[in-house]
Amino acid sequence: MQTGTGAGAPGLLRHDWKQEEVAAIYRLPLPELVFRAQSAHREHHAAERVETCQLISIKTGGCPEDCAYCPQSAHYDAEVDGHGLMDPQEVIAAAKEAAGRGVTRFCMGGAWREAPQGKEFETVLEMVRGVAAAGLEVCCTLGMLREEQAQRLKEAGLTAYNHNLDTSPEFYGNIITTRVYEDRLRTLAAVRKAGITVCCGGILGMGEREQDRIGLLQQLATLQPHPESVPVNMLVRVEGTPLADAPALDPLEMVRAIATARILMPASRVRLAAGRKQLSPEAVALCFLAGANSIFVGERLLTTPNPGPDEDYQMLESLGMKPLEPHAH
Ligand code: SAM
Ligand code: DTB
Ligand code: SF4
Repeated sequence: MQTGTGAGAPGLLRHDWKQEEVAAIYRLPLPELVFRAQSAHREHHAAERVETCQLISIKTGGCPEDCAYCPQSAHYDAEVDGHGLMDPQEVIAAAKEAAGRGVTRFCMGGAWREAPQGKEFETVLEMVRGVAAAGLEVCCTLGMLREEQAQRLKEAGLTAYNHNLDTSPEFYGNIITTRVYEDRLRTLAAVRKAGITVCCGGILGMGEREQDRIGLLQQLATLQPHPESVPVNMLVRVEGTPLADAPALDPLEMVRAIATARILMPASRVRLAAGRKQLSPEAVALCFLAGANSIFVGERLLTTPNPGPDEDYQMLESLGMKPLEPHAH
């Protein structure tokens, strides 16, 4: 057990959740589930505040991994506008523009199996320094990471590293064959060791069973400490990937998964991540009621569309919610 580190009253955080306990929460009658999630939320967070996080794809496409959901895998022929590592000044300019719109977190994604070595890694470090200097929280997602690389990213000012477990250990092999669950856990441990916060979540709607969504949530909630940030993505089905024709996910599964994450990891930020464009405004509102308190903003996720700034401004306005205050710098 460990005391909370989130805003508000520090409650006791548990890291010993059993599969049956997670299943019992996930399967509660919806009103009870949402009520419990909202209660947990209010113990740790301001109910009307939403973190806004902007993504940029600093290196796109041609990835050697075979993640079945991903348009950037070289194994499939999805149409992406591939490019090598961007110029740091362009990335830093995009971060400043986002900061000007009130965005507080900036996440740089690279389509690599593992973070690069040598000159390219130095370029990423330059980006991290520039984005941090613009007063934003800086996150990177570059694939597998060694301890020395994590240490150098930390020194450059990295706030968080995103590395998703994606699904349950049992279903993982149906989605990715080029790496194993244990590889993901090893990178997460390197990130922790360097003192960088962990952003770790998964994807729903890949044809997994309810049991797999429960298994993923249990894996996340038994990490110690909990990931500070938990992105819950709804699969964006991209033509050319093996999951292009996966059956549509019932949006209430997103609501249940978010509410369960909120109850299991009450002090963490739970992000309604990819897939927002495919959800109705009412489903998005339910996700907030269930305890989501972070979203990706900006016209684009990494390679796929996201609601634009005007649409999001109106959405938050209509719900009476607002972005976090910008960080003082
Ligand atoms: N290559 C690195 C890696 O896989 O860790 C970083 C970039 S990768 C695109 C980051 C995450 O995006 C993946 O772990 C996955 O959870 C999410 N993702 C990728 N494609 C997606 C899709 N079509 N729908 C929803 N989430 C997706
Ligand atoms: C996360 O969990 N979701 C983001 C971020 N972390 C890197 C990525 C979503 C990608 C959606 C598909 C695309 O735009 O390529
Ligand atoms: Fe590569 Fe990441 Fe896409 Fe997997 S999710 S194919 S590792 S870019």
